[in-house]
Amino acid sequence: MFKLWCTLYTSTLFLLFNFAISSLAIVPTPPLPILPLPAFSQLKWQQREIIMFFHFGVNTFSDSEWGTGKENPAIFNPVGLDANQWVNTAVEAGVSLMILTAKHHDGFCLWPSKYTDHSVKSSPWKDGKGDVVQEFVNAAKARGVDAGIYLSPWDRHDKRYGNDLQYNEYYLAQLQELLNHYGSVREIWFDGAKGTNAPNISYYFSDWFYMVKELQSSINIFSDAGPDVRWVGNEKGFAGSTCWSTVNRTSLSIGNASIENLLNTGDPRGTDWVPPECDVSIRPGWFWHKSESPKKLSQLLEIYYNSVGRNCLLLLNVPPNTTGLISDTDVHRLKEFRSAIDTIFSTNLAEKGIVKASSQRGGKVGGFGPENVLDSDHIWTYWAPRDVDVKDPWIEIRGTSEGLRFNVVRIQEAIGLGQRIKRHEIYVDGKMVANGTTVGYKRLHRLEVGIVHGQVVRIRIRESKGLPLISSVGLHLDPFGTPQMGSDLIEN
Ligand code: FUL
Repeated sequence: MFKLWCTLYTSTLFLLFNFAISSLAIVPTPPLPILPLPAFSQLKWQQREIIMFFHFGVNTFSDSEWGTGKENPAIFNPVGLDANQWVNTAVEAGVSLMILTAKHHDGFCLWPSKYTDHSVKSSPWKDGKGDVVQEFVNAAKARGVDAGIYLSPWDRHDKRYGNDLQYNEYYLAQLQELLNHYGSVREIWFDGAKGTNAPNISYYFSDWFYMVKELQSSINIFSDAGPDVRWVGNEKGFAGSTCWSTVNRTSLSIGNASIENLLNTGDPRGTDWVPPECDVSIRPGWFWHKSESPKKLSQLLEIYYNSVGRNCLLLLNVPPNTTGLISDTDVHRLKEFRSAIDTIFSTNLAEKGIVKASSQRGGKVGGFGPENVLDSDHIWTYWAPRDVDVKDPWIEIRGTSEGLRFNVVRIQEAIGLGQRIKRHEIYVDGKMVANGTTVGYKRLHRLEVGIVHGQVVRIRIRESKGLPLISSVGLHLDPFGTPQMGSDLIEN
C-alpha cells in the first residue's frame, strides 16, 4: 500500500511539474528587439508629441532676430512678465515640456549669471533683481510641466568668444549654473547657428555633453548631431516623408549644411537612435515682433501632420511679447490648434469595427493579437505576426453594417523594440488609398482622395526589418480640410 501511495504521489508530482513546464512554455515571449533602441528618456520624449519653445530676450525689445551683442541691458523691461501665463498657455495646448532661451546669440542672459554682467541684473526689470529662468522653472513645476534650456553656443557679446579655452570654460561655467540650480531639466538645446563673419572657435562638445549628463541624468541633449535628439534639417516643421529615428552619429556634425537631407530622413542602416525634432515658430520670426501675427490654423495642422505625423516631435515656438506675456492672438490660435487635434483624434472610428490580422504570434492566446492596436498603450502592447509570416503581413479593420467613414489613417509602431517598417500600403475594400515608407512612433496619412466610406481597411506591410510590430491603428475624420496639394508627396 505504501509503495502504491509513493508511486501515485511521485507520478502526480511529475504530471504537475510537466503541466507547469508546458504551460510556461506555451506563453510566447516578445520577439527580439532590432537594434538600435531608444533610451528610456528618448522613449518618454517621443511620447510628448508637441513641446514648446519660448524665444525671449533683448531681441524682443529691439525688434530683431539676431541681436548684435551690443544691446544695452536697459532695454530689457518686461513689466508684466508672468511665466504662469506662459505655462497655462502651454498646458492648454497639451504641452508637457517647455524650452526657454536662457541666452540667445546676443549673449544677454535671462538669469543673473555670476560670470557676466550682460544679464537681467543690469536691466531695470525688477531693479536688476529678477531671474526669468527661475520664474520659468517655478511656474512650470507648479503645473507639472517639464523645463528645458537653450544656451546659445554662438555669443556675439562676450569677449572670450574666439578664444577656445576661455570661451569653453565660460560656457561650461554657465552650463553648471543652469543645470545645478534650477531643478530638473529635461532637454538642453545646443544650437548650431553661427554668423558667417563670426570669429573662429572650437566648441568642446565632448566636455559639454559629459558635463550635461553628469548634472542631469534624465536629460535629452539636442543638437544638429544629437547625441539624444537631432535637428530635422529645416525650420519649417516638416520631417521627411521617410523618417528614420536611426542614423550613424559618425556621419553627423554640428553646423554642417550639407547633412540637412540626412537629418530630415535618417538612415535605415543607422546604428544610433537619434530621433529628429521639428522646430518651427508660430509666427514668421522666433522672437516677438509687433508687425507679425501667428500662422493660420490650417498651416499649424499642416505642420502637425508633417512632423508628429511623420515620426517626429513638434517643437513649436511661441514668443512672449514686450510686456512679458504670450499675446492674445497666439493664445487664441493655440486653443484652436489643440481643439482641432482633439476633434480629429479623440474618436477612433476603428474601435467600432472588428480587427483581424494575417497571423498572430503565439496564436489566439499569445498576447500579441491584433486587438492590441485598439488599446491605449502605444508602446508595449502590439500586434505581432507569426515568425513565418514575413512575406506580406497585414492587419485589417472590418466595419459594422454602417461601414467606416474617415479621411485620416494613423499607424504606430512598437518602437520600444526598434523601428522596423520600411514600406506599407493602405487599402479600402481592395483599392489602395495611401502608401508610404517609414511609420515609426506615429505615421498619419491624410487621404488625398478625401473622405472614404468602406467596409474593410487593410494595412499591408510590404517591407520591414524583421517582423513588423504595430502598437496602434486609428481611423479618424478630419473636418478641417484636405492636405495642401502635394504636401504629402514632398520627398526629401
Ligand atoms: C536658429 C537660430 O539662429 C534662431 O534664431 C532660432 O533660435 C532657431 C531655433 O535656431 O539656429
